[in-house]
Amino acid sequence: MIDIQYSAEVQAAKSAGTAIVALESTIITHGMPYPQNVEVATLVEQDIRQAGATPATIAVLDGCLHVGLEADQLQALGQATGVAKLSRADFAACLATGGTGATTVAATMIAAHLAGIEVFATGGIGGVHKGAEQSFDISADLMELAATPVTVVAAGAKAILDVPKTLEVLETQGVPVIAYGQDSFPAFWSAQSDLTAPLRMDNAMQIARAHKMRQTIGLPGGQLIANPIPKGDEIAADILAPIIAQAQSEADSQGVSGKGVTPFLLQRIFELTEGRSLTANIALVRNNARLATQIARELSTLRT
Ligand code: PSU
Ligand code: MN
Repeated sequence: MIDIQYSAEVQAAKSAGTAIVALESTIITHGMPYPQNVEVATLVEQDIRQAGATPATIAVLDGCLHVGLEADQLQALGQATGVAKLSRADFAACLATGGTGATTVAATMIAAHLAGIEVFATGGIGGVHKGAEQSFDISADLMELAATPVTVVAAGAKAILDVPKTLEVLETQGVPVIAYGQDSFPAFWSAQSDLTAPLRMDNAMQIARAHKMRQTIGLPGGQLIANPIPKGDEIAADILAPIIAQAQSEADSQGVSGKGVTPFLLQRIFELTEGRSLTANIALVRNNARLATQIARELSTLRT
């Protein structure tokens, strides 16, 4: 078994059998600039505590898998440069070679499952990129959702992705995509999109029961919960569309590929919206953390 380093509060929650919510670290190292990244990560952890669960931010530090970071470790990771972005393909290699890496949705799911954590909150998942019919760029996050039994709460998918194709791949892979409290699949910065989500649920207990039922009937894999951004924090799609198009064309003309694509696009969108995207991003991640906490709490009542 892999040796996992738990933070003090996660260790205590594990011993007590209380609810824990996993958080990824790529959003910290590759998704937001310093110092807002550390501020947001700290706020989100605080939201989870206030809502009644324990936050477990996941990262690989010097070859050691950390589930739950102490405040100084979070600070150091948020300022570090050259941190690897770990997905399923390179997670084990980083652990084996003593590297330091932030975990994407895929790697966070793997680590959460190793640690016995069933619920995970983030902002947006990776998906099928625009032009994937040429580039074949499809995030490993989608296949991870099909393989690893963790319920992931996100705000839908960013328009940097081809959202209809992303939903098609999730369906092919047998991943339940559940919109929370509405029919439409949320579009990250906007609560509504033109796409109807395959499934809808209106409370955390239903989501927890559906999670358990997959285990009961022997289905591997998790669920994607698409939680709309709160009204008031939305950014209109027509404001973002030209910005996303510009970021995309810069990525194409600079030959950005592979793992570099998502961080490049996120960074350019932050720059081009002059921080407006960041404000919305913060609101939706916090909103996802609160819903994930409710689901984790319902799951712990189902367990007893
Ligand atoms: N999409 C976002 N914000 C993010 C990411 C994606 O809106 O922070 C990060 C997540 O860590 C996700 C990863 O798992 O990027 C996907 O990267 P790729 O497309 O290279 O699989
Ligand atoms: Mn990719």
